[in-house]
Amino acid sequence: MLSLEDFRSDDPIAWCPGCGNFFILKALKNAFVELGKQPTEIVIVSGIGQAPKTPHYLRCNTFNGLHGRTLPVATGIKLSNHELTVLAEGGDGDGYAEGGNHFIHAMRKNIDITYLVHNNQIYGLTQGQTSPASDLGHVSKTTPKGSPSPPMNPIMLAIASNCSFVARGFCGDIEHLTYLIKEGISHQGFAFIEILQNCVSFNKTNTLKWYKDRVYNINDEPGFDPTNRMQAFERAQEWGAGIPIGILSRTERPALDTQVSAIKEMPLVKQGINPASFAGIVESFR
Ligand SMILES: Cc1ncc(C[n+]2csc(CCOP(=O)(O)OP(=O)(O)O)c2C)c(N)n1
Ligand SMILES: [Mg+2]
Repeated sequence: MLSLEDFRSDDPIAWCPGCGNFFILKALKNAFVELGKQPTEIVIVSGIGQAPKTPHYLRCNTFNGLHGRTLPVATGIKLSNHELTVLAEGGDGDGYAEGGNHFIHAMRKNIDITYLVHNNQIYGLTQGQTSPASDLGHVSKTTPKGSPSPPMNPIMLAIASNCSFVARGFCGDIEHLTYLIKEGISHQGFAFIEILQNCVSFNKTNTLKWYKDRVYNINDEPGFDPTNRMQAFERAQEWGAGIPIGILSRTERPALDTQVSAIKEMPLVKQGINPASFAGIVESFR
């Protein structure tokens, strides 16, 4: 029987007390335990930021790479060994700005990865600059007179990019977030989970209470159907007195790793290399 202890890492945690990342870390551990995933079966890829420190505080396989480049690395790992459970994790800056292009194409290709974006609406690690998720008028060192640009809507972008699983969680509701992460991991294909996360040091507007007062579970609404894309599109635009969390859009279509003929029989890492064919490839470059 697995327990939370099996996922405990000895790295000292460098987040501020009260940071929403603590709750997200707990939800991740819960999900792994409840799904019965062994630490050796899991790989979490992250980049640079406060959110990408999360895998350091977990005992499992991890790869910490460049800012904004989590998804290409996670894709490579998944296609090399599709028997692994692959997750990618990062912040709103990492995922929506530096890594924005990878985000769109990973969703479109439906690579079987669970992607968690901790959205604190700022660049946290580098001390609070305006990010693509910051509000219009947001004041920070990079926009001292207020951000002149409206925030992007990642949920709408995900639906438009044919993402097969689009969800939004809230760090202040660990039980619900655990459920979403479990659903995302079990989903065959790209699962995007945006997590609303408070930053106690640099975002004094979107506090834990600010979110608590607004979030509601869209899946509790009898009329809402996540397989209806038009309905999902409409609800994805809600951001104000009510902010929907839950599974906003879900469709079934084959994941990329089930479509690549070279890995249909067995994962690439289990296939032997034929030195003769390798020599032929090298020769062709002369
Ligand atoms: C290519 C590149 N651009 C910028 C940076 C500097 N940088 C590192 S972390 C970071 C901000 C991270 O913000 P976010 O992704 O939202 O994560 P958070 O810290 O808020 O969790 C920036 C700008 C970098 N390391 N590499
Ligand atoms: Mg951020």
